[in-house]
Amino acid sequence: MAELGKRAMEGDIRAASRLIRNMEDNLPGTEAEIKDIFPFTGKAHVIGITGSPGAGKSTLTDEMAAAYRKKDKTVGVMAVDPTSPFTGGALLGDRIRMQRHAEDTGVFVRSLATRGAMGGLSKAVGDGIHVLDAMGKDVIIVETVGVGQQEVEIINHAHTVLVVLVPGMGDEVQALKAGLMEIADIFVINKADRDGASKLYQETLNMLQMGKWDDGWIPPIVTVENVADPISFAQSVSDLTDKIDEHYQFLVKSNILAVRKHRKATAEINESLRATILEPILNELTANGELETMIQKIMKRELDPYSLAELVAKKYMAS
Ligand SMILES: Nc1nc2c(ncn2[C@@H]2O[C@H](COP(=O)(O)OP(=O)(O)OP(=O)(O)O)[C@@H](O)[C@H]2O)c(=O)[nH]1
Ligand SMILES: [Mg+2]
Repeated sequence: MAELGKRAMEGDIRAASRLIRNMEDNLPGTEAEIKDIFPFTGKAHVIGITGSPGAGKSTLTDEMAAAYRKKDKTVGVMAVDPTSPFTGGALLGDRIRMQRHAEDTGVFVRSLATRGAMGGLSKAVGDGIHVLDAMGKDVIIVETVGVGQQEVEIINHAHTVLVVLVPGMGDEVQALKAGLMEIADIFVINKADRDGASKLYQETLNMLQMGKWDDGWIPPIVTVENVADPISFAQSVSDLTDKIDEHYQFLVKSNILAVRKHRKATAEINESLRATILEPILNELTANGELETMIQKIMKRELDPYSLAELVAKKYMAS
């Protein structure tokens, strides 16, 4: 199944879907596809959305896609599922919700899960973004659930990061704890119909005032109205996309976009070195039992991890 990348670039939806599925499964050959399409990537504005499970991220993403279509922008959406027990089952709902864009070739929606090795998710997210980018999508929205490290990693992929907070969940404290404060470019107060929305707004504001914003961008707080009130919901999400665009303009003008692209490229070379060099070695050492032998040696204090690593390096990296 070669040429999937090229076909995706020509607008072949099935080829794009297949390619992303192959990435999820970590099939051999996907790297070759990325090599083909890579020169044509790097143009899209990548927006990351993170927040606790059920915060309304998919509902928001869906409406953002509609808002960007009104601005004549094409949209790629990737809902990332870390296949954790916390998030199981969320994706089916996403697919159903996103049906409203099914007839629109300007919107491409995919979910992404990985069953692969550790660190595989980040690589698959990066590669998935490349596919949507090569397809020519102007805006790429990546939804990740804010559990564990995942949400912090989104800064390696996104130019603009939205942190979604919901009243009544002690979110502002959680955001601080989870290090979300540092990565947010825009805070979204979602489900504004719920009790405590204005309190959450105030607390988030207080939190922001304690921060230091050296680069000149103070993250705005945008309130998104109740989804059950379609007109004000659509209006507030449209305002949100204006803020997002404003952030992008800021990145371009201040040259911070280059800093973010540098960070992204750094993460990518780290991932690919791991995938190309470390993983094959680990796979072989696992298959031939040497890894287990080394683990035993460490446990019995026969040898330390550094000496063992040096032995492995000598064996594999002789030049
Ligand atoms: N009351 C209220 N409920 C909302 C609002 N927006 C979304 N919801 C509901 O919140 C629930 C979760 O919404 P999702 O959009 O699936 O949330 P999510 O953050 O994508 O969820 P996960 O992907 O599972 O983490 C759904 O039942 C939505 O209908 C809102 O503005 N007000
Ligand atoms: Mg979701």
